[in-house]
Amino acid sequence: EMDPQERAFQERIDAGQKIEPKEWMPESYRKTLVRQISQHAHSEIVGQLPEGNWITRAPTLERKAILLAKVQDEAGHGLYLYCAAETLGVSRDEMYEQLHAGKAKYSSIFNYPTLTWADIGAIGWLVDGAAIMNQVPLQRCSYGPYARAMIRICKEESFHQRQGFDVLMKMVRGTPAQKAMVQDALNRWWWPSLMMFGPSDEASVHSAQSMAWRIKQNSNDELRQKFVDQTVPQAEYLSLAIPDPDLKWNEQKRGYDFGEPDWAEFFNVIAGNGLCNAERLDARRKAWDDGAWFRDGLTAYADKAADHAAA
Ligand code: FAQ
Repeated sequence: EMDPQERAFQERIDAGQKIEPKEWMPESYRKTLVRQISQHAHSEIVGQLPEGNWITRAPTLERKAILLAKVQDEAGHGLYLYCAAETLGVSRDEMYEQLHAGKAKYSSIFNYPTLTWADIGAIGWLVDGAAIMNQVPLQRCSYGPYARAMIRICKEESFHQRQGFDVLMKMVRGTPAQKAMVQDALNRWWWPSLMMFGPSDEASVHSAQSMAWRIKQNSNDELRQKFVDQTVPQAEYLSLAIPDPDLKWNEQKRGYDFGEPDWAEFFNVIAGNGLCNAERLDARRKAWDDGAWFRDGLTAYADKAADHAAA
């Protein structure tokens, strides 16, 4: 039996009302949101690293300016999302601590290396493409601050997706070596991109409850299917081959059938054992440690200003 307060809460959700920070909410709703929003924020912050790797090696000044802007956008997304999580009573310091201790998750995708310039195009096209597919429905999430943060984030992600596609368009029209580089990038990023949507519906522990609360509007498999259906024609436009022998148009469902991602690899990556997990966490810990003098300075100044005001 649901208690009356919880029933009233569920009725508000079912009626499509937004839940705001100061309102009553079940403890488990709050925890679920902190888990998802902090995971999302960490993804944006750690997600700067693979592309940041190419800022100094962008092929032209224009590409460099675009990439810089994109990576700065990701930092901004992380900040909006940490703010949204803070409205639920968790501090940014606590979230950072959990990340640096290896206890908090961030998207599996950012534990793969960026080996060539084509990877920068592939990330924009596929990774931002998958992020948009996941985040557009989150704009209608029942928790107001998360839903509103998503609006601006989605607009920026669509610029990111277009710039990635544009990088690849240029390269596939280039030399055979450049085109081969793009195909190689697609071969390496395709399956990890499909894993961004999370485990299969059968294996997804949180989906049912999160959908009942309208935190998620779609299941992981639904979004993965939509992503495949949207992306295959784009690959065709680029004259690239999707590295999946089971990929086939299914007229009956008006969508593609496709192969199963390697779930053992997925669970291994989210357990911390992917190609770059250690490197990513080391980079974040170093950034935190290198910023200590600045945080100390701010605190010392604030203390001094407070003393001054009190005197
Ligand atoms: N990676 O029961 P479910 C971007 C975890 S890109 C790591 O299905 P849920 C743009 C999940 O947390 C990405 N962990 O869970 C960009 C849970 O673990 P927990 C950012 C994953 O929450 C581009 C466990 O597995 N977007 O921002 C992954 O219902 C370029 C069980 O899974 C988001 O983070 C994964 N792929 O659904 C930035 C979206 N999948 O918490 C920079 C927000 C699952 O129990 C550069 N998050 N897990 O320890 C979500 O929409 C959801 O949390 C899902 C998972 C869909 C990821």
